[in-house]
Amino acid sequence: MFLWRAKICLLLPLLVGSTPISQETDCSDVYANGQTLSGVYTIYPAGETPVQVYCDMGCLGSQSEDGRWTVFQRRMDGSVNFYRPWKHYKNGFGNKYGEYWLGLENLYQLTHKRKYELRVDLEDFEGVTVYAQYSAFSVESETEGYKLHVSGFTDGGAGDSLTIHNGQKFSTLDKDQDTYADGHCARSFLGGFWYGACHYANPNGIYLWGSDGTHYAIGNVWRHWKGYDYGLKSIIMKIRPVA
Ligand SMILES: [Ca+2]
Repeated sequence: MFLWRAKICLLLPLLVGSTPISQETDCSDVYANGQTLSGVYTIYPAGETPVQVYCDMGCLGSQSEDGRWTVFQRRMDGSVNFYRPWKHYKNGFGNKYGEYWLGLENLYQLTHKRKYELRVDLEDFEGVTVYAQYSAFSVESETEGYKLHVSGFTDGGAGDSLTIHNGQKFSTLDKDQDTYADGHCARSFLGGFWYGACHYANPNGIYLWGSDGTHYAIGNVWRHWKGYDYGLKSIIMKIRPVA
């Protein structure tokens, strides 16, 4: 199956004509310029500063359909520590070939220029994959606390654990912007996220390697699929422009 898919993917570049876009804002521009294989590319979300990012270009027969996705968050093996301060979540961290967070400032720069949709891919340790898709996704500026706007849920088996986070500011271990007056969600649940009071999803929580109920809801969990005690094998959050 994998080899078959790889062959299809390798043929695709030959089929794509391109009118080069001089400065590629996101992975859809990279794709439009004829780079149709998934991998790490350089984009310019803010116009000047180059940023490396993993582009999920999909391929025929894949769940991603036509790809063109800009991946802004990826967990896959627990190799990167995601319990980090504000500055890291603002500017991004990790390894673009593995686990990383693209950065809130990049998300703001991208999503205030174009309209984006969001897809969240989830996988458990039995190899089962599901997704949640949202037809609108944007992040406000740092002045507004990088407030999240997400809506238009479509269920790919994951259930909707994100809409409840709509309208929340981003919080980290050193910046409490959640709506839980008596607590600090980022510290209680060991991640950085658009916490309310506190979460249905904790993609940047501790990598748990499956089921572990020792500590409540601290893992990289998605409540409406596997509950609060199951840390997923992989979580990928990715965006692409909508017409
Ligand atoms: Ca609080």
